[in-house]
Amino acid sequence: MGKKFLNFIALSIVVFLTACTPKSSTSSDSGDTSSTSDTTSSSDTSSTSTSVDNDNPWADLADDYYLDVLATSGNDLLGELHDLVCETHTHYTTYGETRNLFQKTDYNPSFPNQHIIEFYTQASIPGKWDSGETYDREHVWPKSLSNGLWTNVGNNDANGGGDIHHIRPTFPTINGTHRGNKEYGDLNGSGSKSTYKYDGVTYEGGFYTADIFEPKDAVKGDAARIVLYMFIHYNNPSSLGKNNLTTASKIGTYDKSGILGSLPITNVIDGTKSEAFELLLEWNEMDPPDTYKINRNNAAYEIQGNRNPFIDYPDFADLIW
Ligand SMILES: [Ca+2]
Repeated sequence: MGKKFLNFIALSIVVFLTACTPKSSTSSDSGDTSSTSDTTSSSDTSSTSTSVDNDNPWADLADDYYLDVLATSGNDLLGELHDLVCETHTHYTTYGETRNLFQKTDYNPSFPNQHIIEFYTQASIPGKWDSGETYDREHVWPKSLSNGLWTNVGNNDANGGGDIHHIRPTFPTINGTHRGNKEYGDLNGSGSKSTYKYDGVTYEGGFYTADIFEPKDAVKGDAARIVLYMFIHYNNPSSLGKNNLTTASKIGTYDKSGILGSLPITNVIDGTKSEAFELLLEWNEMDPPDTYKINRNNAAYEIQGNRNPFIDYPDFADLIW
C-alpha cells in the first residue's frame, strides 16, 4: 500500500513537471510567434546568436552570401553589411586591371565577349580597351570628392578607386566634361543635355549644369546603388586597400553613428546628409536593378568576392536609412 502511494506521488510529480516545462520552453522553441521577439530582445548575450541564426532573415538572398547578417534595420544592418562587403572583398582590383574587366562585368548579353554597355547612355560599344578612345573609366564617386580615400588612383593602385563595383565604362566627353567631378542631383528639366555621338548615332546621357549632373532616369537607380555601396564599404577615414579590413570592420561593432559621418555623401547635391539620402532612395526606388545589372553584380562577385547588397535587395536602403 505504502509503495503504491509512493509510486502515485512520483507519477504526480512527473505529470506536474511535464505540464510546467513547455510553458517556458515553448516560447523559445515554437519560434514564429510574437513571443520570440520578446525572448530575443530581452537577452543580448551570445547565447541568442544560435537561436537567431536558425531564423536568418536574409537566407534566401544570393545563396548563402547574407547568412551572417542578422540585423534587419538601421545602423545595425548598415554595420553588418559593411563588415560583410569588406570581409568578403578578397581581391582588390587595381585601377589598371579594370580596363580588361568590363568585358566580364558590363557585357551586352546580345554581343557577349564583344560589346559592353556604356554606363550613362547605355549605348552598346566595342568592349576591347583602346586606351580610352572609345570609352574611359568613370569614378561614379569622383576622386576629388572621396575625402582622400581614392584621390590618387594610378593603374597600380588597389583602393576604392579601382573597385569594379564602382568603376564604369563611359564615353570620354560625358565622363570628362559633362559629369567631371560634379555632384549628382535632380535638375528638374533645366541644364544642358548630355549627348555623345558615336558611330553616327547620337546618344543621350542625362543633364548637367556647371555644378550638377543628373543621370537619365534609366540609370538613376544604378548610380544610386553604386554610391550606397561605396558609402557602406569605404566609410572610414583610414587608407584603404588590402590591409584596411581590421580598421574598416570596426564600424560593425563600434560607434556606428559617429563613424557614419566620416565619409560624407559629398558627391550628391549640396544639401544635408539626409537630403542626399532622400534623393538616393528615390532614385533607387524609381529605377530598380535590371537583368544586366544583376549579371554585373554576379560577375563582380566572382572577381572580388563581395557583392553590392543594394542590387541584390534594393530595400536594404530603405531599411537602413
Ligand atoms: Ca537602370
